[in-house]
Amino acid sequence: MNSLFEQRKRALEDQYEELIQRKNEKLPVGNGIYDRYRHPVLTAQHAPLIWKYDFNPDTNPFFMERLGINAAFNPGAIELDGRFYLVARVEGIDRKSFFAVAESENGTEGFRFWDHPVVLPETDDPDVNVYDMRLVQHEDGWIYGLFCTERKDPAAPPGDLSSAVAQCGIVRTKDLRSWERLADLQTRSNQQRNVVLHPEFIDGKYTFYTRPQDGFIDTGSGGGIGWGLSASIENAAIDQEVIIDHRQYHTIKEVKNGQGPAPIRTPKGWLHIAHGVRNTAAGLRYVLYAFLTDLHEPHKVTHSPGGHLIAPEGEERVGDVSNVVFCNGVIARENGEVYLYYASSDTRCHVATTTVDQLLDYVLHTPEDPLRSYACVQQRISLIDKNLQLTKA
Ligand code: M1P
Repeated sequence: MNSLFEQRKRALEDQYEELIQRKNEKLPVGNGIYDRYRHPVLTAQHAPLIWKYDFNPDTNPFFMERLGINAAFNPGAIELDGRFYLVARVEGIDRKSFFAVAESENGTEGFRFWDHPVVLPETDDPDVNVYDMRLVQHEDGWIYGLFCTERKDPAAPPGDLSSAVAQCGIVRTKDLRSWERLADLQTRSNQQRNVVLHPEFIDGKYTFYTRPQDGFIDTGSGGGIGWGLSASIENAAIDQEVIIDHRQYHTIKEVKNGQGPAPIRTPKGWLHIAHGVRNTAAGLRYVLYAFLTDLHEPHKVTHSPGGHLIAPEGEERVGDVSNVVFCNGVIARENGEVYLYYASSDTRCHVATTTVDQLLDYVLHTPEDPLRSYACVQQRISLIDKNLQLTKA
């Protein structure tokens, strides 16, 4: 028996089990809108050892890592039969992302990846990279996964090995195990990312939130989160894309924004979580924000709190793409609990818990961004004065 092999294997297995079985407690106090947790729920270290190591001592005497994992982040999320599932973006050390299902009993700890990653069928035009799946249980009975498919830009000049084209890929499943690939979404925009399927038909059609963009990184003339309808899901095509949530100068969504997970149906309207991006001297800063749209006309924004809902804090601020929080997965349970899965800095995934009631209070009663420093001061003075009245009374 090769003792080094055995020692390393046992030590890594112990370390892995300790990580998976680690308790995750709620951090104290919070902001009243949601609670953060002490530990991330998914990291690169959550990848099973059988994904990375050759377990045969003859071919791997040093128990050496063969296929490393770099990150686990930006998961889609769904609850099925009372269990919590994340379809994470797992990134190998070769930079290619793929999807893998992790399962937990309570949604805040104990996430364990299934043995095999998702086998995502290709179209005739193979994806080079796939990421950021939005899962939605649609009223047609299928669970859809919409994700970004990225391919090298065929129009890139020779020697340009960075330009890419992003589009929306679509799969569907009933069990998260076997996936049927449908045609990529067709729109009139050059590129698409952050496309999300609305869970219900609108006028009998499949309805998409889109994010039109001119280039791979720059949204250019793409004005924000779009909306469009398609008669078919097997060959989805949007003829007319309307911007429903615009980018705006000197706000948290000045450079770009994008719909997060599919919106949550509430009695007061559709509750949306989105990400907004601004520029800084240190690069782009991604935060999450929320807004509410009309229950019957979900393309009409009715409430739009100013500022961010979640911004990166502490260790969340640092990673492969620092100063980023991103969310494409949420679980809203029948009892009103909400589990918001957000990733930090394109590296790891966290959970924040709240309720539909808290989020509704937040979107309905948090003031809008007044867009000018003077008006922001007036807004704050009005709050201070009301509080002073109360404390003096
Ligand atoms: O690196 C931050 C995020 O960048 C992209 O989001 P967007 O298209 O809005 O810029 C995505 O690639 C996302 O995966 C990533 O987290």
